[in-house]
Amino acid sequence: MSDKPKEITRLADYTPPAHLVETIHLDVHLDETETLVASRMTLRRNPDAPTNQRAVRLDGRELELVEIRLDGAPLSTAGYTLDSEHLTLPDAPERFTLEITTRIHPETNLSLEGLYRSRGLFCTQCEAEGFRKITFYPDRPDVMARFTVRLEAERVRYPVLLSNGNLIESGALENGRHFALWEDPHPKPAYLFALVAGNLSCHEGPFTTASGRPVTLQIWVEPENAERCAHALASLEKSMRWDEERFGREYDLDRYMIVAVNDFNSGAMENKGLNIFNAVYVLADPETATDSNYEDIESVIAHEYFHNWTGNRITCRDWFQLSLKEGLTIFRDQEFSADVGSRPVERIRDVQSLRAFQFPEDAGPTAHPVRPDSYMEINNFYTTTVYNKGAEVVRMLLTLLGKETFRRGMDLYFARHDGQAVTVEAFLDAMQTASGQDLGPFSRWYRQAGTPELTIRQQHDPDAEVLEITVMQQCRAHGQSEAGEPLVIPLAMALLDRDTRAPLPLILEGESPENAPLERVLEVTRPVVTYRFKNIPRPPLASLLRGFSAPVKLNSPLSNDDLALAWGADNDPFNRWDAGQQLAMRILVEGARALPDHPFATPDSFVAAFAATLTSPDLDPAMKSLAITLPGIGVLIEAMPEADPGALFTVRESLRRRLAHDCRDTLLALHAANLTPGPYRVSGEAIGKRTLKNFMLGLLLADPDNDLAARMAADQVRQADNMTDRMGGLVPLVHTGRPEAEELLAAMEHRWRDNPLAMDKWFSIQAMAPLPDTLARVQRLMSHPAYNPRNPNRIRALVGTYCRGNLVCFHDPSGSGYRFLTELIRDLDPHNPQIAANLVGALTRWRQFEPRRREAMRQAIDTIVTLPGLSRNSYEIASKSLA
Ligand code: B3K
Ligand code: ZN
Repeated sequence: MSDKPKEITRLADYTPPAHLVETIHLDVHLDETETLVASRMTLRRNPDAPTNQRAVRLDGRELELVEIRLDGAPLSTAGYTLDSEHLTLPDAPERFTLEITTRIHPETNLSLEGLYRSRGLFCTQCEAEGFRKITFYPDRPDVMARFTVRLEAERVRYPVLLSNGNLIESGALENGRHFALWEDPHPKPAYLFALVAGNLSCHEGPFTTASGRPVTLQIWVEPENAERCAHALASLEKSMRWDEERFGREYDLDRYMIVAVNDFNSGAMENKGLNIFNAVYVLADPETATDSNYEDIESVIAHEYFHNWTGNRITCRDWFQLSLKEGLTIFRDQEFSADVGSRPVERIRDVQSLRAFQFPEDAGPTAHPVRPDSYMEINNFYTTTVYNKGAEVVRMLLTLLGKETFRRGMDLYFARHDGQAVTVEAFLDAMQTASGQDLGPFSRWYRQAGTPELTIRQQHDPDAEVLEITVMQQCRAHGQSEAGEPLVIPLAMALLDRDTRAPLPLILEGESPENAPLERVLEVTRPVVTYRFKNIPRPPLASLLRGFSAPVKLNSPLSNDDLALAWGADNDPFNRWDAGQQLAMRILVEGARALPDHPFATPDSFVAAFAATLTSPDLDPAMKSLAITLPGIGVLIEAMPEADPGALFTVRESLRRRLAHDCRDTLLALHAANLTPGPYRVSGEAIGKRTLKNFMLGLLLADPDNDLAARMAADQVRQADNMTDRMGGLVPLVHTGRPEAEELLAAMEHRWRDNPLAMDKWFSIQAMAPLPDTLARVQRLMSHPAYNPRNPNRIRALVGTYCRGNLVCFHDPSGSGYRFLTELIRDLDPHNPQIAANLVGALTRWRQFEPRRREAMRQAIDTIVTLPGLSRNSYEIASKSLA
């Protein structure tokens, strides 16, 4: 790959497009090595552009220009200029037609951006800037055009030809070829264009929208997967119904298609009417998919469907506004999962992932605001900050405005901006109009990077019967010496009576006690605020940031004893869970810091509180599993200055061993009580039981002397009729290095060697093992016949799991993990820069670690940043992490 210019694009430099495209007709002659793309566009000068520009500049990358005509007349090379990124016509009339033919080479396109091949299929990925690898075009989201697409290919190998919108015509041609003509009536940005061609079979079902419009829903997969689509189709129907009921949004085309492909950089893509999905988010049967695969399929299908309104009908003016569609759509899919499943479980999981991934990003050198100000490579900004913190910002609006006002704001947003490409301000302004509130101060959440820290102090005055709560906020992003501006922080809170655990009426000074609420949302807008609650005779148990009402770090005023009490008593399910997390974090981080001088000893009080949670009658199985899950190594690293992952792992395992030993009988009893006899079923209840049962098994195996548990796990793997239980037994056996593991791994390999998604599980179990020989094993597995070093799912399953999931091994103090990653990048970056850049992300938080690892990580980044021809994707991440 040649060195691309490492230019920086800035939000402040935005200007409207000089030309608009009214219509584009694409005629694509598909061929593996030489695909011809003929485009015919009608363009006009944009009346809203600041200057009346006669020159037309189109984006284009890695394209061979075959022919170009302006209003029918061929242009000679003197009539345009061409460089590696643009085609420029110096002078064009007010309105004109451009016909451009380009030649492209899908077979050699390993970046999986633009038009490429995945096994026997042709498919596309255009977001963010892939359309410019198909044809010359003003490839920016504020250029919205009406598309028609004619596809032509060999009939036997490519019997199915799909593109966006409605099928107008299809038929046979000479020489064994055939064609299909598609028309999308909705103007769209080029990033939503898609085509697929190949031998696919279709699983379909009817849907009637709330207003009575019939729609055909189709899931297209390779014929061998035809039996694995039912869950995807059911998930789609559920999502469509939910969006009608909760947001009043209906579907707008005659068909909705989802295609599953094997080679895909991300999870899925919301192309108008023709979603393209990573196969792992479509295909499921009990034998090969786990419960969490089933859950992920439902939520990714929902997410892409919800984009039809938040993203496609209303799109982004420019890529800085990405969170306008992604943050909002994540919020919508989280709400969907909460409505159709368990709201508390959904909330806890969303916060778990926010803390595990977004908080570290926000604290590190690649931190950026929800709406970034600049980028080198936009594909590096499909981040957890843009997505998940963006969703939290939308959720805070819901909390501050209330459900009804929020819905009116959404309705207004849709009514005002349907068919437009807009900015975050359009969204905020709709909410502002609907609520009558000034959201100016709130909008800082979109502009300011870094996780705010809330420090809370409480003081009780028994004579005055007053509880004083002082809230201090501070927001400082990486590398900033000055604190940022104060943010508007909704702080949901309650005060609980220590004995009865009942919530107390919350009466602020100056308020009357009548109808005092039991929970309230304090709107913290200043750096320091004090609240005085009256009629509080005894010190209560404070329940703060209930439901995680804002994406902040809370320095809780609660003692360890109070955390233990809240773990068993807080009436907010989120806070109840979080009390256990905070308590475990304190114990584990302190324990790791005291090593090696002071060997770790689990406090008896923790074992007692854990045992009480284990037997608590008011937690359902899903909540119980969450309540007793210890914080992962990733979040512990973030909480430990000069982090030492090895020490954290030692302490965490020692704690687990003690719990496994002391609570053995209860764990066994819960295991037995949560068996799910009969055929495998996907329901919240069944999934909750399997989760808890397998959690018990995993914890029992933390005790190295428990041979009974090892036998139970091995039997479960052999007897299970579903992948969830097979994995539930196999993972702890492999991760504790039990002798049974090898034989069971071999059996799994033998059974599933032809099923790539099942083999991904086989790869990742091994890559995740916290054992001394794991790196050697991963290196060996890279030559396994089922491994493919160019397929993103295989990469993620094996080397991705090792580098980004197995933090103990990856951060081996010898630096072997870092050197391994450096070599991977050297091999992968020239072919697939998006996936390479993501892996480089494993090194960015080097400053967080103790000196030896810190130095070794920095050396690895130094090596990567100077690799010859490094992509701008990887360069941006590596160079920023050194800054
Ligand atoms: N919008 C796509 C992601 C595109 C990734 C481009 N690098 C999927 C989604 O968020 O729904
Ligand atoms: Zn999305």
